[in-house]
Amino acid sequence: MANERVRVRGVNIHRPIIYGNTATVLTSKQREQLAATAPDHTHTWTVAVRGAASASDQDIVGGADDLSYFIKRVTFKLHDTYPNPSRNVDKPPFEVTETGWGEFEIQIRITFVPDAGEKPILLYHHLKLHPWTALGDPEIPSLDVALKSGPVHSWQYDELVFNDPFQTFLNTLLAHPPTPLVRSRRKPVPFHLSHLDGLEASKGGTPEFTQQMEKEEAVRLEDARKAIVVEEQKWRLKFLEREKELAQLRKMVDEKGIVV
Ligand code: SLL
Repeated sequence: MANERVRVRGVNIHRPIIYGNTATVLTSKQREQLAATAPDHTHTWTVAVRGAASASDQDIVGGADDLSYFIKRVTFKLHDTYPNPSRNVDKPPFEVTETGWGEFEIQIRITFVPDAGEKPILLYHHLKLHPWTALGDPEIPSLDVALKSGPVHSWQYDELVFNDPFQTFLNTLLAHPPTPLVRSRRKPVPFHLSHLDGLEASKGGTPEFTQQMEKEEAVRLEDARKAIVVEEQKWRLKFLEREKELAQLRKMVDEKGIVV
């Protein structure tokens, strides 16, 4: 209907998503099965776009909500070493599972349902296979160690924001409120450590995004804001001092008639 193709001005509405990957070392049995076709493959991995909240009864990161009410297609552009590297996924779960040996950048294009009237968006994810310990640590754990320490997780939380949405699209969004994040994690992994400290942190469970993490992030942002205000104040005072000094010097020059 024509009047429903009207944008609702001043309204912002968002949907929380996560994107990223989980990777597991292939067992010797799986490697045997791949021996003829892909003898150099070491890992199996899944790259996905999901709702941010995790379902309590499932052992995956995020994915409590079906996002197909606003996402029509997700295209995962893999490395050119893969056959048909551009993979279109037109229904949930919006994910691709593959095996391989190397990490690379995956381009993720999200196309919205036609009603949204929104352009597709592009995200980038670096496929992570190895549980690097600390940043800059030269030790890459051997496959045996990595196998024992369980899956590697690398996930990014984001919010898709729709400004001035069309009335019909707004109605669709309002009819599908996202599952709220749990207050604090139900599982043992400190999620924010899992990508930095893969070996230790990925032991013992599937990470989960929580309201607690959101709060901690808000505290970090607020601390940074305060630090900036303090710095700004410090430099403002310095600037005023220098201005004063300059004015005095100018006065001296005028009084003494020094030509510079
Ligand atoms: C690297 N820049 O050199 C990366 C490229 C490509 C990984 C990694 C699959 C290979 C296949 C695969 O793991 N590609 O299926 O033949 O580390």
